[in-house]
Amino acid sequence: MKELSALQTERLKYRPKLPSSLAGGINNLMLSEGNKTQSVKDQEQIQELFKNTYGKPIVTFKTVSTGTQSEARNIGVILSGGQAPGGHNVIAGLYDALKQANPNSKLYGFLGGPSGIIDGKYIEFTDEKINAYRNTGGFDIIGSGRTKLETEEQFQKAWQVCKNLGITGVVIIGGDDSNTNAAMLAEWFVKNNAGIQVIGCPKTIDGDLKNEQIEISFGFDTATKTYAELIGNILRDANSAKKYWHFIKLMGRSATHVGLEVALQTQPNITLISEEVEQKKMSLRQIVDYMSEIIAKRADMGKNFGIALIPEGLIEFIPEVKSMIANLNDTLAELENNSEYTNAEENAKFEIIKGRLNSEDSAVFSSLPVMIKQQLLMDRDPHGNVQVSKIETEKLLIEMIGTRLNEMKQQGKYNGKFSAQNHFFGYEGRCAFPSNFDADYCYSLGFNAYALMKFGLTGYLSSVKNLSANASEWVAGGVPLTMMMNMEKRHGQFKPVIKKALVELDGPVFKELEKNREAWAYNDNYIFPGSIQYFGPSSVCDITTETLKLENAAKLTAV
Ligand code: FBP
Repeated sequence: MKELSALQTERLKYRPKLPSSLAGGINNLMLSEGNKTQSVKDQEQIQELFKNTYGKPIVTFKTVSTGTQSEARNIGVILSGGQAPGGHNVIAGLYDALKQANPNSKLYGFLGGPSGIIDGKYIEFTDEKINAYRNTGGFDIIGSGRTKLETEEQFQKAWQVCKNLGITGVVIIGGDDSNTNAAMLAEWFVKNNAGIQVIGCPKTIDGDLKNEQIEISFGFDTATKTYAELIGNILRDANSAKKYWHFIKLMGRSATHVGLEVALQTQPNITLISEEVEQKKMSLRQIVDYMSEIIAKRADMGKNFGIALIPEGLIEFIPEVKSMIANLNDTLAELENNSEYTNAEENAKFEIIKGRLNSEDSAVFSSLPVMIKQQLLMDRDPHGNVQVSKIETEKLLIEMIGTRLNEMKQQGKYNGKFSAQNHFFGYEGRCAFPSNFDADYCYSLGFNAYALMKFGLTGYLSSVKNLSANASEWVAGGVPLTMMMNMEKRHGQFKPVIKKALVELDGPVFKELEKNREAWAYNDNYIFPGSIQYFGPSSVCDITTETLKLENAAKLTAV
């Protein structure tokens, strides 16, 4: 028996809150259907690819007193992609709903992510197992993985594994790419009359799986609060020692939701927003100039310290680099089986790449330091994404800003001392104990996922809305996965994928930063949020993110 921390022991006892529409019990639900839906873009192509699951209505639940008993069912669950706080509670909510519907039902957990359903690696959950993981962070209950489910062979194998276990429903807990997998699997099962439903759950700390129907993915709340705590601590250290500039890269992949949220929670001196860099068509040189000018002006004020937040995906949003990466992706796909390239030494590899890129892209590639070139050539993830967590943009900027400040010094435009520390916060936040918000939200998503199955739905994402209100007022239902899809180029080919939600520059969250950042650059209005609180007054335990607060307030004003 593993020894538990005092916090874990107490958290195991926490009873997550359910929306009142679900709290009446899984056997007392009524389903309401909205209008038919269509995909966000590329409607004809998406409809053609998802003939059986396209265009379904949005649905919502409410509690009724005249419910029906359910038959016993076997369901499988997969944790997919990067860890996000609350995954264990999604499984606990699903398990509780399933057992409440019929105690003879069984829940199987596929091990190591989507590959578990293909290779037939699984466990059967028991009360004891589930109870040991309630309200804990991490995905270690069954593990996770990034295998992409897309081939006929994989689907056939998954079907066989499900048949062997008598499984008639699969819940995939994942981000945009994993829920794209869920949509494809759902469509394939219907097309082949497999009798297996597939329901997705919106997971990712990145916060980019959201739209009109999905207010936020789970994990964003806890992860951003964890980073905000760490950054608050660094702000205080910087403000005490007054000798370092801290360059902090923050996880979040392409979108800057994490960086923006953490900036609003802590008010650092500089916050770069990838989406703004792209919209303003800023070059790397312009970003360096922008930051160097703030550093120089602060130095004039006698402040040779500060904090700069750098989004993980920045490099992909600098237009010149973005175009180069898009062509580099195609070039790398072409070179995958080219032995002249695969066997070449590093410098020779760089030369082969440069020779295949057009002159502009080749010049951008050549201008980057070796470290960044190496990182850009690393393998893409199974979904074709550049592994931005491995690109050390914070170090690149420190190096380039150091050079720029020296130039400015020679021109008499800078008279300070630049000493920088680099950090990357990402993995630190993905497995934290879920906040009360994420504990409740995740449990509700899991419970709701089984409600969708109970009503025979497939190809849906479990949705719980109205999240700024008390949990009892949350609205439970489902959104067709195809509604969120469009066509994008991956590994050199156009594929159907769930569209990532990037930061909206005319949205209320970015506007809040824009309004304040000039003052924050120089006035040191730092905020120190401290750690997530699990016990105590609601004013500290139930705080939501600034993003959710501002976005939902704006929606209310718009109505
Ligand atoms: P998901 O999109 O799967 O939720 O992953 C989120 C994330 O944490 C990104 O922010 C980050 O870029 C990536 O995972 C890192 O991946 P890995 O865990 O494979 O290093």
